[in-house]
Amino acid sequence: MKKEFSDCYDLVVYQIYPRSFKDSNGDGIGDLLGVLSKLDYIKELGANAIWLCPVFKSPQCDNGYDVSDYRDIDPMYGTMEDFERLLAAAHEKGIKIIMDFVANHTSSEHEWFRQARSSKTNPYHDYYYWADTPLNDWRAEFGGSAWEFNAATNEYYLHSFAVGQPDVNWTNPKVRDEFKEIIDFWVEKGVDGFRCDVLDHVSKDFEKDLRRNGPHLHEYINEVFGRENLKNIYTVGEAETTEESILATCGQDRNELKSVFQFSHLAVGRIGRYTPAPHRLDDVKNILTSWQDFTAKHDLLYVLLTDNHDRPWFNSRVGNDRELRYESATNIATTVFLLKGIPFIYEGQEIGAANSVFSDLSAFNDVECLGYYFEQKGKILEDKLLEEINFGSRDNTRRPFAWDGSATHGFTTASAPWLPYASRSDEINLEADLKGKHSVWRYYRDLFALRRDREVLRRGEFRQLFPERENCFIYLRENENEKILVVCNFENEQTVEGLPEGKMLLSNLDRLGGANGKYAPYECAVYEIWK
Ligand code: TEU
Ligand code: CA
Repeated sequence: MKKEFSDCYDLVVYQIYPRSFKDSNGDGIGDLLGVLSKLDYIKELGANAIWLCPVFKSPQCDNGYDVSDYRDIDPMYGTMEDFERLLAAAHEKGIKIIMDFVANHTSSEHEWFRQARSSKTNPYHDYYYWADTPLNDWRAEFGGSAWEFNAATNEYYLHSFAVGQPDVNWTNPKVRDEFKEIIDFWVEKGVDGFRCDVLDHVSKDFEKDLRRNGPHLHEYINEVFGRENLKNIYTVGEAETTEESILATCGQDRNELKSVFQFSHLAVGRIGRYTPAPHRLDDVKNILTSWQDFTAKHDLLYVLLTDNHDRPWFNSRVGNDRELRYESATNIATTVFLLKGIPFIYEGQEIGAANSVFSDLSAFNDVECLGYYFEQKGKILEDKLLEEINFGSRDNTRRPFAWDGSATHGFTTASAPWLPYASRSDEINLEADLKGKHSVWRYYRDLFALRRDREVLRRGEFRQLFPERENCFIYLRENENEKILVVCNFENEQTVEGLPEGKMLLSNLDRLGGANGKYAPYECAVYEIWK
């Protein structure tokens, strides 16, 4: 049976990092009622779904990716009633809610782990991975060994991420049942989808030294997500993204997930996390094109994104976030969000947010970048180390949303938010953006409106034109009735010739004349082609 993705193609997902979106009660931390107060904002922008990063009860050692109760809301974010109000209000406005599902690890404060660590005979002991001595030399993603000693049982437990995030033992069928029940709890509440955190980690193979993508991965995903009651639930996995794994998880013949994030193009412009690398937008284009072709060939649902809470701003790295910030931000939006797939826009992207520069370590919070900092301290010059974390810290995209140019940026009434505002928030905020002759926000709104109006931009096929031409991306979206041409010129001015002409639908620099002709740096335009 062919999978029905048709509804998925109408989605435009707005990702929210709840602590940094909008504070409703003046404690300096964003919360659920803050999100509720901005539903109209999200709707006006043109999104019709929200992915909420984890709001479950959590000690917050990794900002909620360490869950201590999957069936409760963290008091910092509000109550279950607040959540229900948000869900109902969102649905009333036609906005779906996608929850973050964190199942590779729990918090070390989760009741399962409290029990598990107490004795070897406790019924929950088997919910986690234990060993008398570390089974291998795996490093935790956030620094140090991945094995932590537990005195009560005289054993080590595995944590792929922070010490406070013990990995759950998915080989135990009880664990899988627990997660099914947790999913059903939220489905019964009415949520519309799940974004599955590091899902490929749930199957490991210690013998083969596999930290992820172990031999039972697909069996587990199928068991948990292939169930009948989840047929209409949208799922997107954070998992390995080789062609082979994506086919194995989302292929037409697989009963696992609807989609998986593809991150390859986000590696452009860097070596590892903290070192910039030479790059051109053509590199991004080539990766995107090959994935458009691959997903078309196998009838897979593709996810379109450039930003999320785990990466510094894409526009700061591969675009121009200084004198051509507007041009570059809107060009990237056009390059990516008119392709075939589901757009995922991350809070702040719609105002052209940019990386920060801080010279004091106290401006950082991210467990990952702090782990890196303390591992490198003394080995690298302090200035160089700060430069690296300014470039690579996940804090860049986690800073409070700047709604206006006031001292507290319309985010909170507290004098200080939980994490300092981005260092350029006086210049880059929603109010300032909307005042300008050109506005990144209005461009995004118009772009999403165009996607909504034109069936062909959602379901039509992708075809690249002039693939050999450098410093620009030219493509068509077409079906039997419609044909749309997208022209994105990249870094340098150039003249483009040989394109079909048509009626202009969208342009970031008030383009005069047709599709052919001279394009300014980062100028882009979209045309309806007469057939
Ligand atoms: O991220 C997992 C992931 O693969 C990375 O992007 C991660 O940020 C880390 O840098 C690996 O080097 C997910 C969440 O999105 C992230 O916020 C969590 O910290 C992580 O899982 C653990 O739950
Ligand atoms: Ca708050």
